[in-house]
Amino acid sequence: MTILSDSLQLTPDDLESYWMPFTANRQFKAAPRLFVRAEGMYYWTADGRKVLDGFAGLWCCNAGHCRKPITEAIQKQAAVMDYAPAFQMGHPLAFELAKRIADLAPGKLDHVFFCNSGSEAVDTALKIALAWQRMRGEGARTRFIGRERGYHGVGFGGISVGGIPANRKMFGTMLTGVDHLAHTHNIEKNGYTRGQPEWGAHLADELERLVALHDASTIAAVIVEPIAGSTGVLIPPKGYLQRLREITKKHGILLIFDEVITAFGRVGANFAADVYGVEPDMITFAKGVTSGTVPMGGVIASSDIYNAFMSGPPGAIELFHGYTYSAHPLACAAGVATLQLYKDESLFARAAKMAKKFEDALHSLKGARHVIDIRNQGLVGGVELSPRAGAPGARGFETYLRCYEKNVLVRSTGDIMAMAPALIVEESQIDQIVQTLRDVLATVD
Ligand code: PXG
Repeated sequence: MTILSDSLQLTPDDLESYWMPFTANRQFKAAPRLFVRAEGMYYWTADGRKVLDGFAGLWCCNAGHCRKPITEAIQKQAAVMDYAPAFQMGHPLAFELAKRIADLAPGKLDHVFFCNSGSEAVDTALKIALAWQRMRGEGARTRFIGRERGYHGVGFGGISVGGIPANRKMFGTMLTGVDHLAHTHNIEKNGYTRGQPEWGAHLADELERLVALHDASTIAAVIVEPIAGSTGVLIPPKGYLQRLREITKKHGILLIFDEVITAFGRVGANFAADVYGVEPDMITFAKGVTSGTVPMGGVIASSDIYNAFMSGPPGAIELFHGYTYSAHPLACAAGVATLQLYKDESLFARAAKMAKKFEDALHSLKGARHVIDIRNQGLVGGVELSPRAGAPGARGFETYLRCYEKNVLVRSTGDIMAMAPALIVEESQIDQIVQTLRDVLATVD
């Protein structure tokens, strides 16, 4: 018998073995929240409730859940070829998917390295940056510059350049030689901005200060999320990313955009790089590439970077890096089907069109209880709540729980409520998400 999520009955004892990630395990196991089935914009819980997904799973199911063209491609590919060795062998779908991603990517970004998650994508991009600097005779460039409040996954590279204290403090010294830019969040200056804030481009100039301090000859790369997602939806001020681009270029420093959340339609375009008109040297992606169906991540590198590696003897391995599951056939099948579906249904354009409705709905929460700021871009939205005295994050978490009880899934990160519905979301569903949040805020202390 095949055991599936919607046919398995668990007892409380059955919950013990699984050590859950980024979860209060004991609290969860005392009152579990289990999804067993999903379709389109909805999940179904173990106790039979239908929950509207306002967060595309975890920022990833951009095409909506269990879309037939994707699930059928995965099912069929599993029967045609389950796995092919990733090193010194290939399979056609890997090349096809890389070509399609390169076609979507801006400008010179045209080579794709595959891995299995956003965290691996970030560590891969950092390693490519170090290796590339060394290839061009700049081996002293070993420093990375990240940003406060940045989230770049949970590998040692990612937490080192990341700027979320709780994700760092338990794990020692991490990578050495990392420095951080200031984050760009400022409610006093930019509160309730729709889209990009006016204030804050000058914060990019801090990079000049860090370059002066460390010397450009020691810095390999700068990595930022164009929109900081996990930390609570921080939209880049107008001109900020442009300035980072100018300064990095001037000093021979690579610029990496971590687009694990923002790529593949989330902001109403192929990439946030397109929306903001800034071309980095590398883009990291994951999540939306397979609409969350099969784990996959990757790095898109510019031809300048790729070609620099192609200069040694043809029989030599150019980059000593990769994973058993790089370009896994099931992930590639899912990726090709997902990108095809995005295209067939013009979902990125749909997201861009729906963004205005989403923006208006979110900003209608101005004045709702506890709300101190609202931010949005594309189908990414953040509603910041004032924290409860002496208990940061408690109000946000309670709000999240009560929304779930009212059959709407959103996400809390500290006291910021984050929303990111699939690109197939209907106007009435946006209204339901926002109205549920409004109702819940009226009842939460
Ligand atoms: N970079 C960015 C910008 C991310 O948002 C990662 C890297 C790591 O990806 P993986 O696949 O290794 O998890 C992420 C992941 C949230 C939330 O609620 C965000 C992420 C993951 C889980 C939850 O904001 N972002």
